[in-house]
Amino acid sequence: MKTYKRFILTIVLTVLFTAVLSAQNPIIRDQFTADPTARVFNGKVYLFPSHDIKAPEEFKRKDWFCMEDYHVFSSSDLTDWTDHGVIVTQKNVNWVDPATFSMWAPDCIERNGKYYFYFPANVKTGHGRGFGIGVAVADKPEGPYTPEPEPIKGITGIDPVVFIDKDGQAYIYYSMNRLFGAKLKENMLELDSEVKVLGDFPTKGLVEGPFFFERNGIYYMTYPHVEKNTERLEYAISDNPLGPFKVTGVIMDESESGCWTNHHSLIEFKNQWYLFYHDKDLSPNFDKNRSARIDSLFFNPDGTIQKVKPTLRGVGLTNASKKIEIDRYSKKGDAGVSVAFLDTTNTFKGWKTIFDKQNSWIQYNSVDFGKKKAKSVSAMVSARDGGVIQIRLNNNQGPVISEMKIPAGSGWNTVNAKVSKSKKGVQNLVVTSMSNNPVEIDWISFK
Ligand code: FUB
Repeated sequence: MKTYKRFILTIVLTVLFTAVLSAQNPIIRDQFTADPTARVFNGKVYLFPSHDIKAPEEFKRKDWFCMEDYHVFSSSDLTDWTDHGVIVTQKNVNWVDPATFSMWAPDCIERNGKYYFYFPANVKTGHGRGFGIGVAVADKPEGPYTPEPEPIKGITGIDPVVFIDKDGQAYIYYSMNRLFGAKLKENMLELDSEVKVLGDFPTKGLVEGPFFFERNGIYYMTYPHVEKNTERLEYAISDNPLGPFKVTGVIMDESESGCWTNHHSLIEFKNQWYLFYHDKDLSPNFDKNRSARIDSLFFNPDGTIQKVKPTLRGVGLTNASKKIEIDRYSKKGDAGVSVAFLDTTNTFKGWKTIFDKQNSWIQYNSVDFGKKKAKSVSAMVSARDGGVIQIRLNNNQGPVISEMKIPAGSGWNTVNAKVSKSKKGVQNLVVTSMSNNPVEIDWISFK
């Protein structure tokens, strides 16, 4: 009976705390998600970000990072993300000082069927000093996770990243104004060597956020580094997990938004490499409330990494019958088209596209029409003086598949139109305004 009750409770909790989110960049839109560490477990991508929140009354540093717990998210297509809810909170970790709201960038790794979640936080008096790194262990990536009673002995630092080499030796890397590395015991809970200060990296402007992986026998240490004003992503390579390393190149330039931090991770999923990183999309005026993004990443044949250009479109296919948010565009014309928040007092409501010139256009790539041709299209629009928009395939000179007349009126309205000459499969779309009247579009969707 007890087991049955627990089973029912688990189902109820899963339903309550599992939300399906569908997004481009940023990939999670109902909360802030910083420091995105992605891992592939059992054919799915799991995202372990840290969780920026607005500072509560009791946290006095209103200008600083404020983080009290971690969620885990999963996706099998990088487009639809499931939030599995909170896996670790500062309230339930014995050694964490909950007054500091300092649950910073985490990592997670699987060994022998167990999942080890590593997280930094400020320790309570009597449990070490400064930042410690703790471990919580689970049987499934979604949890439940049980935190170890003390942080890992011998480590003071932040931003852990854990790596298991082909010979089974595990390593932990972390930072504290420099990069550090050490071997981990097979239990994944204790150090198995002295901590080594990893030299060979910039001595100024590298304070945090390493990531580590191996590909084709090359060991890559990737890290944020402030060359000018804010963190850009760089990488170094080695033929040994603990170096020496050779600084090799830049993966992503400083963000145009001015977001000071850029924490990241890299994964290979279904034969494509991806860069997970963050920016301040949902909080343009405060860069301690960040959001996770993904873009594709490519290697050159010699193992060097091509620079990634951040995009709003992100990765993955968008189902044509879902709401296609064209404000997460792939390309746009030079004049007469812009993107703005739907509601500046609640940025979680998302964005809209504003056209205010004839022939202004925006392009949204990789829309999946599946095996059937679309027959009609709907759009959520607002146009005080009315307007006309055309939807084309391929590019802004491509064939027109629909023309929508938008009646004059105030507020948001759904408008429907016929689609002709539509195609099956994955298509790029271009939406063009045919009038000089201002027209705003929240989304479009096909049937
Ligand atoms: O999120 C808090 C800190 O900001 C992380 O630990 C760093 O990597 C930086 O992103």
